[in-house]
Amino acid sequence: MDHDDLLGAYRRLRLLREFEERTRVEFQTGQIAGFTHLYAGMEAIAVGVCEHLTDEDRIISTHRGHGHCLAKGCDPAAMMLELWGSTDGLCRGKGGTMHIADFSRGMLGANAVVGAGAPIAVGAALASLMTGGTWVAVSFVGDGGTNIGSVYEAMNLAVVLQLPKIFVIEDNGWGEMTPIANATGNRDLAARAAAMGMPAVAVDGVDFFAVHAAAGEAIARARRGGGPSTLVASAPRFYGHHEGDPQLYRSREEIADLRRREDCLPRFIERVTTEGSLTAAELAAVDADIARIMDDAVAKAKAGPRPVPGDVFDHVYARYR
Ligand SMILES: Cc1ncc(C[n+]2csc(CCOP(=O)(O)OP(=O)(O)O)c2C)c(N)n1
Repeated sequence: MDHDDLLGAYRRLRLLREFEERTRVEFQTGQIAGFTHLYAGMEAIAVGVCEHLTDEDRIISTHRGHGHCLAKGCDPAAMMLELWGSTDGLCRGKGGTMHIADFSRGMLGANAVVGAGAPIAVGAALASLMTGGTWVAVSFVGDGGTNIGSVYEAMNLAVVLQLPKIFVIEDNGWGEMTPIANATGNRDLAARAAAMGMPAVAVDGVDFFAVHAAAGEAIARARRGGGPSTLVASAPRFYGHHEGDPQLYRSREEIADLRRREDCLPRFIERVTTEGSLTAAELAAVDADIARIMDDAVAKAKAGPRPVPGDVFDHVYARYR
């Protein structure tokens, strides 16, 4: 990666982190309705993968979707407006945190149904093949989601049809409040995917460079007609399953320790500054710019127009004729 690529990747990592930190603070004020699931801790996965993608490539996300949307280029202010339920939000305030989509960015949608993104992205990959498209499709699924049957049906179909499809498994070790050991028989998630007949590798999802290299290989293979791959990336989630989860299932020390030892941002910073590829001043300028972008996003969200009752049935059903 050259200097600009590295600076761009850092900018994206910082944007994802700050979006979640600000969402957390604002959520606690009670102004954002419903649930929200924060991606903090897992940013290197979304950014490491999406840095290889263009607007034409398609992704499908999960209930923990803010990071994927931002990594794919969705506008942070439009997303904040969406979280606030504003009619100026990316989905006119009708999607909220768990259903953000932006087709102009190839972001086909976050999806609250665990595992459901995998078969949808297989459809997007099949469309690429059938229409002579050049796009690849990527689905993000959590480790808990790998126990959903349709994920394996999707993997099988992608292998049979040799689709340009990448399955990214985000392994944070938890499915809500259940540790993976209580829910998953074979802890080797890459082996489970490989058993379906495709290349599958496991990487340290805290290490941006490891994710970026493995994703680059899988995406290049898909682009040259080499079929699907699976990438399993492990990284912690710093906060609870959803905002407000008291996390009685893990100790305060364990949580603090995750931040100390497994934070993708200090890891990235240490590497690029040690190598001399980016300077502390360049990184600080990015931090200041992202802080400004987030101030602006939150201010817009707070002031954004709210729906009126008569809007409720607008944009709910698609018209085909
Ligand atoms: C089909 C389905 N089953 C159960 C749920 C409830 N649910 C929401 S998130 C979640 C845990 C998902 O864990 P994982 O896939 O590992 O993702 P993570 O939350 O760790 O990012 C569950 C069980 C759901 N939304 N959809």
